[in-house]
Amino acid sequence: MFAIVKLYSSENGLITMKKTLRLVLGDQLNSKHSWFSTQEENITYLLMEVRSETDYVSHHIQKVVSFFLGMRLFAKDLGELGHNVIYFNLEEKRNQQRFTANINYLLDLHNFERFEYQFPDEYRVDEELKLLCQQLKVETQVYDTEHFYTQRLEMEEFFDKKKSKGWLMETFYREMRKKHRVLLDANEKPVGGKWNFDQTNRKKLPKNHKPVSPKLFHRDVSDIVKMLEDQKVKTIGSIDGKNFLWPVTRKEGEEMLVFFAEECLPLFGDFQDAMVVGEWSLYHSRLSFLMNSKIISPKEVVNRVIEQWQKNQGTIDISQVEGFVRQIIGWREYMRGIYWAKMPQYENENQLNHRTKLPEFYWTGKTKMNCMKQSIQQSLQYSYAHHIQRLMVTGNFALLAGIDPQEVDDWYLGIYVDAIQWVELPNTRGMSQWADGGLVATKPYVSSANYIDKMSNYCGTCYYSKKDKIGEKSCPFNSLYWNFIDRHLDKWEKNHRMGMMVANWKKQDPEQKAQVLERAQYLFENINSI
Ligand code: FAD
Ligand code: DLZ
Ligand code: SF4
Repeated sequence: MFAIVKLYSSENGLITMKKTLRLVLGDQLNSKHSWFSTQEENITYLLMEVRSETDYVSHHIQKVVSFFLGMRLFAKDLGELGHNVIYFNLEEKRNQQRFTANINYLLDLHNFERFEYQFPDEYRVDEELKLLCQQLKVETQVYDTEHFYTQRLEMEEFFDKKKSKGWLMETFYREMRKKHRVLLDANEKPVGGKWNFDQTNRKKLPKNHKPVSPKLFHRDVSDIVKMLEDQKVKTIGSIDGKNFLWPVTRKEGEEMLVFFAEECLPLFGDFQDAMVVGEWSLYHSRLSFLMNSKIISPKEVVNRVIEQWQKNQGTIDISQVEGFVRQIIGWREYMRGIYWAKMPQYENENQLNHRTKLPEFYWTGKTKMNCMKQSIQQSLQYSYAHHIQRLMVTGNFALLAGIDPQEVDDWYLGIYVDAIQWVELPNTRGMSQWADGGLVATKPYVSSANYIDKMSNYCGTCYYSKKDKIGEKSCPFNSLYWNFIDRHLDKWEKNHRMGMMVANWKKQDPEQKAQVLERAQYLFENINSI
């Protein structure tokens, strides 16, 4: 039975530890959190599978399975370590299918005297729990998740203090390197003599180069898949239930990290932006789900990768390591900073006033555009695409085609195994769709076929011709690109980074410009069948 026990705290002296319910959300599977360092008989941990989370957007089936499996195995481990755990399966009768309803029900049922939770990373859930705590009659307390390098508002405060007009990721990244002493030499200078080696990365994969085979896991998850079908949870994408490939436990996360450090890191930076038919993960780490669910921490990832480089400096160039570290302590923390500085208005941003519906082929991959077909089909098959596929193929097309950012967001939030709103939203609305008017991306990430061809082998086997702007077989990216420049010319004329493109468009032959715009118009009108 539960009892009131005494607990000593170094900060507060003697405190009375009351019978406490502690919430663990599906993206808080951090076994190293200080909560779990001792077992207390009067503390009970609660994890819940709920319809409010499975249904707020259509998720990929592999994403739902990853979270549920991760939560189930995490709860099992907690129980085996001697913690009290309550776990609500989705199909249970007592499950009221919302976090707050279940918490209220359990507080009453077991007469808990305290409710504690960790800061949620999603604004929606944060608000829900704040409101709950205002209404509860029991004591409440919220804790840090002990996961990120930064606090929620740290980046905003950093830029405010600097009185920066724009929030440049690079400025923040350098500050992070200094503050956390990452890749600095004895004189506080960046190791390798430069802060950023991006220019030496970005190579196309050579024709005969066979990348490392992705590390896969093999678990039978048929029971969860069947349960989701029985409960009629609407999902997207496919799954091999007998052979589930994503890592979801601490042990598997550690194995995945070692695999990345040993097998992928030496070529990570070089081929970070490359895209190849049939190769879905190349030298990428696929650590995003493991980090976003907090199964492993960004600090562990960064430290392990730097250790690998320190021991193998003859074979691993600093550019590969810096390129990777920048993604984690730079981009990942930066996106979190944007999210907390700009929510809730950020989720309604649509500065380009884009209103078109998302084309059907985003859900099926059925399109003649090979780059889109490859990137979408791969996403449906694996719940994964790497950054450049997300940004410069599917995101690029959505922006050029003027798709409503709400529809674009819903797609990205559902389809990827790593999609949690705090990181998905600034990447999609901000970086990819320029819907924030250039806070994240000082210039829109758009391109014609030229860039896609430079970084991939998609164009070689495409129905469309990468070189043409007009004509039935001309690549849609080409005319849509110039249409995009033309459509928002007033904005680009004020953006010095777009100066070259504006000048280029303006000096083109008027007759040819009209034909390009006509081709773009045809594509808009027939968008579901291109
Ligand atoms: P790697 O290429 O191996 O990179 C290592 C790690 O760096 C990643 O695991 C990730 O944690 C971090 N990282 C790299 N780029 C970014 C970035 N731009 N923002 C934040 N972290 C980054 N990432 C998510 O984690 N969740 C999302 O929902 C998400 N949605 C995106 C939507 C769009 C439109 C775009 C353009 C990017 C999105 N990203 C998202 C960022 C990035 O594409 C993924 O983090 C990355 O592809 C995950 O694969 P990986 O682990 O193999 O990454
Ligand atoms: C993604 C997801 C899904 C599909 N289901 C659940 C769930 O049933 N229970 C849960 O605690 N978490 C789930 N998650 C992860 C949540 O989206 C995430 O925990 C919250 O949004 C808080 O950031
Ligand atoms: Fe994509 Fe155009 Fe290349 Fe086809 S030609 S793969 S549509 S960029």
